[in-house]
Amino acid sequence: MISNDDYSTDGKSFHPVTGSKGLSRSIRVGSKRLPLYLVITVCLGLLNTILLLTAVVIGIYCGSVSNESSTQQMIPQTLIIEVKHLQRMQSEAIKSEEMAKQALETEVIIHQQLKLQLEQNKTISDAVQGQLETLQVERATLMAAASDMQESCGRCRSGWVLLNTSCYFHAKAASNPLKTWSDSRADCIGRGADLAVIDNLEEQVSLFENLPKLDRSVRPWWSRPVGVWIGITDIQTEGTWVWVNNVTLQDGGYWIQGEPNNHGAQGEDCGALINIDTPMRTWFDGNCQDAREWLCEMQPN
Ligand SMILES: *[C@@H]1O[C@H](CO)[C@@H](O)[C@H](O)[C@H]1NC(C)=O
Ligand SMILES: *[C@@H]1O[C@H](CO)[C@@H](O)[C@H](O)[C@H]1NC(C)=O
Ligand SMILES: *[C@@H]1O[C@H](CO)[C@@H](O)[C@H](O)[C@H]1NC(C)=O
Ligand SMILES: [Ca+2]
Repeated sequence: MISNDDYSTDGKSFHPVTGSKGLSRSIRVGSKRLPLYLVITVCLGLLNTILLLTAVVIGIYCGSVSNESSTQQMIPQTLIIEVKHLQRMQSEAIKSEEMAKQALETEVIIHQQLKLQLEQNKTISDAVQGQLETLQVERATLMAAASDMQESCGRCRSGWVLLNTSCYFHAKAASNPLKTWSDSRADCIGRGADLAVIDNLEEQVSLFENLPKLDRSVRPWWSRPVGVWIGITDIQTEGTWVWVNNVTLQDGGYWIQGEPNNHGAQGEDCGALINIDTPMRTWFDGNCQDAREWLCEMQPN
């Protein structure tokens, strides 16, 4: 400040004048002469003001900068919060996706179980349908048998069976000792009947259907006393078969293939019946002394 040069500040010119006496020196300002200390004081005051202004400006600037920096710091914080929020949403989305997946799997399992149940139900209902049909058939058969029994009840004696126009008694091995042909016939006569006489094909078929069938696992069938004695014999004249009612067999009869063969030393003169392959071939000739089951026939009441 202390200079010999002119100063120009705020349009004011300073014309310092250097003197020899320190504080008593003066400076020319315009047309006035001012003491140096006053000028210095004014200058320092101005400087102070400038510094203050600068400080204020810097302060404002710094404030704004710090404000800006804080807003700039705000952004990451907001972002972090946003990111955290998004992460939460994502994890929730993943969770609900998993739950949906589990629910779907559960649904699939339930669906499969239902399908299985439906198939089982169908199988069961098919089985039930089959059983129902079987039962219906059984019911019809039983009802027919019941009406037959009702019919035969009054017309045939207990233990006898009505088949069409005759009552029959099958003497079975289970409840009777086996008998020779003559003893069998005597038993039938004792019951007011005689050995069965097969008069026609209808009677033949009816007996085939109603008498027990031969257990086919037992072969050969002639190796044991099988079949039942019936009322036919050729004991009077070999080869001439006569029924117990004195009617001679005319139409050839329903002999098993190869029968009658009068087999053996004693021959075979008595007729028996055994239900094997076909109703058309059930008779064979046997030794009259062999013991067998027998079949009686009598007219119903
Ligand atoms: C299967 O049958 C049971 C019992 O009858 C029934 O409760 C069930 O609903 C049936 N299921 C289907 C899939 O039809
Ligand atoms: C029942 O007997 C009669 C008289 O013997 C006969 O005409 C008819 O064909 C027989 N019916 C059956 C099904 O055996
Ligand atoms: C069959 O003939 C015998 C002897 O000739 C006789 O005793 C019997 O009474 C006759 N039977 C029938 C049912 O006619
Ligand atoms: Ca008969």
